[in-house]
Parts: sequence; C-alpha cells; structure tokens
Amino acid sequence: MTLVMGIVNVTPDSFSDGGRYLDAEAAIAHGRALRAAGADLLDVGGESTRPGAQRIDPLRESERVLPVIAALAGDGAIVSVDTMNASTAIAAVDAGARIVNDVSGGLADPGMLAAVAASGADVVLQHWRGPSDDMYAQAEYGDVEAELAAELEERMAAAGRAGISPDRVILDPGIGFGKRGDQNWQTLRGLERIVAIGPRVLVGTSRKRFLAELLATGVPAEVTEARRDLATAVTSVLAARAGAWAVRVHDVAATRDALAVARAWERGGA
Ligand code: PMM
Repeated sequence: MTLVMGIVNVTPDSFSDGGRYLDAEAAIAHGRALRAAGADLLDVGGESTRPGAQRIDPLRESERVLPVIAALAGDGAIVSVDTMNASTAIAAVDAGARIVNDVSGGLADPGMLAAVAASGADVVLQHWRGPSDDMYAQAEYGDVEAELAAELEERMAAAGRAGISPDRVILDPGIGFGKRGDQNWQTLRGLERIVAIGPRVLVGTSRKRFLAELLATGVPAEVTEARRDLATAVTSVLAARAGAWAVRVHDVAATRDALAVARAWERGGA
C-alpha cells in the first residue's frame, strides 16, 4: 500500500503555503491535522525550494524546523526533515526525525551522506541538477527517462560509498526540479524504470507548476488550489500504480481518498 507523506512547510516563502505555518505552533497544529487526515509520514521543511528561491542560513533553518520535528515525533509520527544541510539533518535526527529528505540527493552539502550514514536515518535521494535559483538552466536532456535513472543510480552508489545500504535509501525523481513542463510528464511515464532500480520510491507532484500548466490549457477559468489538489490526487494514484512506495502531498485527505478508491477497484472491494 502506497504511503501518504504530508507536507509541513515552516517557511515564509513557499509558493504553496505562503508563510501560513511560519509560526512553530501553527506548523505543529498543521502536522497534527495532516495526521488526523491520514498521513503516514510528515515531511518538515524550513527552506523553500520553489524555482527561483534563495538559500537560507542553516542555523535559521534549524531554528524553524527543530521544535516542529520534536513535537510531531513526540506524538509518535514518522517524521522526515526536508533539508540540504548536513548540520540541520543531524540536529533533526537528534530531535526525532527518522528520514532525511535531501532534494539535492547529497550533492548540495559534501558532508550530507556521511552525516546520514552515521545518524542511522533513512535518506531520500532526489534527482537534482542544481540550486533552485538556477534550476531551469540545467533542464537539458537527450532522453529524460534514461538520464534520470542513471543519475539516481549514481547518487545511490555515492550513498553506498558513504556507508548507507540500499535498504535505507528512498529514490525520488524530483518532479519540477531541473525539469520543464513535459519533461515532468516524461519522468512520470518512466516511473517504473526508477522503481526497477530497487529502493523505495517517493514521488512529489503536489500543486506543482506542470499540473497548473496542464489544467490551464484550453480553459480560461482560474486554476485554483482545489483544482491542483485534485490533479495531485490523480497523479498520486498513478504513481502508486507504477509502484511508488509513498507520495508527498499537501492535501492528504484528497490523495488518501483517491488511493482508497484505486485500491478498492483493484481488489474488487474495500
Ligand atoms: N518537492 C518540494 C520540496 N521537497 N522533497 C521530495 N523528496 N520530493 C519533492 O518532490 C519535493 C521535496 C517542493 O514542493 P513544496 O515547496 O510544495 O514543498
């Protein structure tokens, strides 16, 4: 059964949460609400990775995420920390995080993989070709599916060299990271190939620009958050059918409902 990872952004500038959960108490309450809606995992992040975003100081990042991680892990939630900084990752694991979600796949901070190896946490290695302030410059591919699989395998090998066994690795194709429009659809079409690499696979499509672009095609009506969430529920079901271990979403309830429907369809009953 594909797991649902709920997104808890503790950032003032994420494109989708817009600073609503800047305050730690609000972020904790949001995480609890996502659990009540059926989230199996909670991903807590303090640095926006939206296209064009600037990096923030790791100390400020830690200050934002640590109280939230401690409270949610204290509730018994399985928490991942969304960070590219080894120092934040180590502090987050000390505070109770069990997974380090590094959107750079260990490339942004040269100390990350060794830190994760020593921490005992699992790690999400996402496909990444460069920082958010310049990510579209890297979006040049001959064969998206093949290059993505090769680059993820290389990241997995790097993790192995640092002492992280494949059973602790979760691969993520990095939807929207260094990929434009259709390159995201080509990535999703090739998801089975990434699943075939072996480790668990996480997929994050939630509210991303490529969905909004698709929904805007041919209709003048505004692409609301609700429409992006519905589209996300559909891509999440399709990711589950392609073998994803988990999907990372803002609207946990919608995706959970969609996954339940797909499962009942497959099984011929509840
Ligand atoms: N996307 C975002 C942030 N972190 N982590 C993983 N593993 N996979 C993703 O697709 C991913 C991520 C950007 O989305 P947000 O700003 O809405 O959280």
